[in-house]
Amino acid sequence: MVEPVGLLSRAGREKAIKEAGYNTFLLKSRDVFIDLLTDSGTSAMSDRQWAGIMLGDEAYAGSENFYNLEKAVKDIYGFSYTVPTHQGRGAEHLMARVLISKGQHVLSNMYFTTSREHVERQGGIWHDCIIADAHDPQKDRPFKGNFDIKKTARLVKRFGKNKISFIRAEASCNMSGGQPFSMKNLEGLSALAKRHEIPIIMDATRAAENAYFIKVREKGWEKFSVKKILKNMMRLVDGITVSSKKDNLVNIGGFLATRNKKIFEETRSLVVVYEGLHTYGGMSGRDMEALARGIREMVENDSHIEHRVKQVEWFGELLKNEGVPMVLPVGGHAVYLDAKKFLAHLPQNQYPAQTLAAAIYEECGVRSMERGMVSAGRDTKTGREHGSKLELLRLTIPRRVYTNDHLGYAAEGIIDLFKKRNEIRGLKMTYEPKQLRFFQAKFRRI
Ligand code: P70
Repeated sequence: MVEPVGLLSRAGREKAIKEAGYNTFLLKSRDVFIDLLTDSGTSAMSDRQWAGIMLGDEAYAGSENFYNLEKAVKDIYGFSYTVPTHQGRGAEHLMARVLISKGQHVLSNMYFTTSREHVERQGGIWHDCIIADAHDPQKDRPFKGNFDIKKTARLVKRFGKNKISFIRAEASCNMSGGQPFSMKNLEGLSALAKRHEIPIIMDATRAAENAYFIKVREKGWEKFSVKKILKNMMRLVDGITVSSKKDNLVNIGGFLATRNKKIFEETRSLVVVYEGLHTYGGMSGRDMEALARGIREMVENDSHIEHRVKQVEWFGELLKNEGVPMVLPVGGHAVYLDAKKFLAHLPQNQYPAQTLAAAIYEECGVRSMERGMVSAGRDTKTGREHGSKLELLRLTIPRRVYTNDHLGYAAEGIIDLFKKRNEIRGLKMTYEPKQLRFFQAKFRRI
């Protein structure tokens, strides 16, 4: 599929972002030239996926496409039980409802916004256990999504297994810059969890990209296909929640999968309350067919994922070569600029990353996403802003959509802006929604 894109004039862009309250989530897509807001639901589907759309079995119950999806999940991820949901947060919601009782703890490498929200809504208490290096953008380390196993073990000891509902391991950790964990780290975590009989639920939204990093960065895995590595990662956990809008190459959809019959039965009985019947969970038959095919394509051979990760890296190099500060190494799905360094003259309470997202849009019509103070939100108990060690601006690359020419244009615009960064003024928040504030918050320029 090709679609036209158009670039508004500078005055048009300034007007559009002002009207959007300097929040890129509130821009109209038609006002965006190159859209690097997210890799979520923005992939181009293949000829085979589109063909699958024509084979939608829209029966209310027992759609053929569901069984194809179930089979694809079993073949590629290795789980026998699948519960479909409308997207990733639907799966997170069901998992949180089933696993968490009030006052229990969840240990994770690093939070993701929707994942933590669902845990806290269930009365759970979230703990980030990622290695310290992950908080330092300049530290170039291969596995900055790793758990600090010692810290995790300390918390397990402190709370005891009955007070911990599950360990959540996020592959290609989004909030730390799209950073993978190693197989060794996952093995260590799995051994710890087994000893204490605590289930591990992986957020496998970007697990195939994580598997690729294991292949190219971890000794002993270079000879294996991404498909094999992915399957091995899955052996180490009890279940997964997935937003299929990323690695799985579809525009909408998600699921949870597990080998634990109890988790399966309980989530399946809840899916009918919140999502839809257990053989569609909020997706249409045709969406499930595209998803079943996307899951297979994702790891059919290594060249798709290799091209994908290398394109992101190439884009990062263009910026890095001009001294633009960023999280190193470049992540699997996005380049994360270090807004604290880029806009070093702004204090963090003027939201440097939010400011930078607006400024990049004004400069070149490229849309990106804030991942810092605004995203971190507030403490549910004290109401204070969480604060965020990382103040990042995410330039996210959709899969199979943009050519290097598009990305080269985006890099040029950002480099031009970097040269005049000292002229950029900060933002003040003027409207703050109660939940997941970054989506709808509004700002004015100071
Ligand atoms: C993004 C998207 C979604 C996501 C994720 C991980 C690791 C779960 C989900 C939820 C969309 C997004 C969502 C919230 C804030 C900003 C952007 N990430 N786990 O752009 O999945 O969206 O399908 O409900 O990355 O990173 P879903």
